[in-house]
Amino acid sequence: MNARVMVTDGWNVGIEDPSQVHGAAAAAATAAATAGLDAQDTAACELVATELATNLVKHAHTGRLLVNVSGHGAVQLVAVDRGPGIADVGASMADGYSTTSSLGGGLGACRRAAARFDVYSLPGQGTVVLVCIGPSAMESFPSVEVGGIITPHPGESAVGDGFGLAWEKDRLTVGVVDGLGHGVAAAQARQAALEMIEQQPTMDSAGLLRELDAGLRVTRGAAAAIAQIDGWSRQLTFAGLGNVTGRLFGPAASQSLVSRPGILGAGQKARLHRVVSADWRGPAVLVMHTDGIKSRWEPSDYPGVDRHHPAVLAALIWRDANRGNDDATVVVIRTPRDKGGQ
Ligand SMILES: [Mn+2]
Repeated sequence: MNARVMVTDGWNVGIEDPSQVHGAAAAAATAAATAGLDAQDTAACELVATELATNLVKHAHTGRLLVNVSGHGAVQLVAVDRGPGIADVGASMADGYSTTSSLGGGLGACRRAAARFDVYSLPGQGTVVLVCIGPSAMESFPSVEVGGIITPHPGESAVGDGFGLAWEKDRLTVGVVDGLGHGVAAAQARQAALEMIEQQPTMDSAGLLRELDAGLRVTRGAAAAIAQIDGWSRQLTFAGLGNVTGRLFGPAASQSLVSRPGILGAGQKARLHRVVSADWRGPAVLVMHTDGIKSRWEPSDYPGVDRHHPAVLAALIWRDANRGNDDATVVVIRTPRDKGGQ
């Protein structure tokens, strides 16, 4: 099986009062157009964005709607807040359910419109609602689960970050890229890097970084990290240059995966050959993020999150650790629950 997924477009809509609900729906419609969704799925995106944003205003008072175009034709909408949480997630799905202390019945409508729907809520600490819409929204890789969040620099519409996945035989390659600076020129460097990663699915991490270093010289440059998971050997390799880092949570211990300092494409004589290897045995979780995300977060802050889609953990890390002054990307890769995960 060969597969490619690239996620490069993102919208981060602050929701504090009812006048911003329209902006949420507009972002969702733009995302649907970017993903090439049909009229029915486009309408579903707008409906879900409207419901999620309305819920944020009513029940959390303030929150954000994060919209990404992922895969080939899927839109991911994620509402994040630090509101009171939902006491009974199951009951909140029932039509007509609404109290002043909980999300309203709009969630039931969201679930019906969605190819994928997930809610994670902790009383007093807030809620993440994940909705995916589109024909490829349920596409997955055979032996990993992947979810991510990408948001642009607050002053930009172009996103300078991105991530790509390439699957070749039993090896998954994950590239997380942060184009230098932000805005359109950063997005061009990011795009060039992701396309190079997609075109070389059989190359190892160190080789890919050398390829990027040479290929990005016509751009302003980028930071990037490459993780590869070999399903046969159950080994993970990681190599990176610049401020894209990772953490691997294995069955027994966690391990920081640190990139070397530098910029790909800057013509520096960087030492790109250092590759970190680790076992990839379930239950395992790999989190990779750009420097728009602080390194101070712990999955243990989110009890039960391993029973949810990995994009939920990505959204929680984004909510609690994003700096708010840069493009920001979090990608979570996990062994599936039925293959040694939980
Ligand atoms: Mn950055």
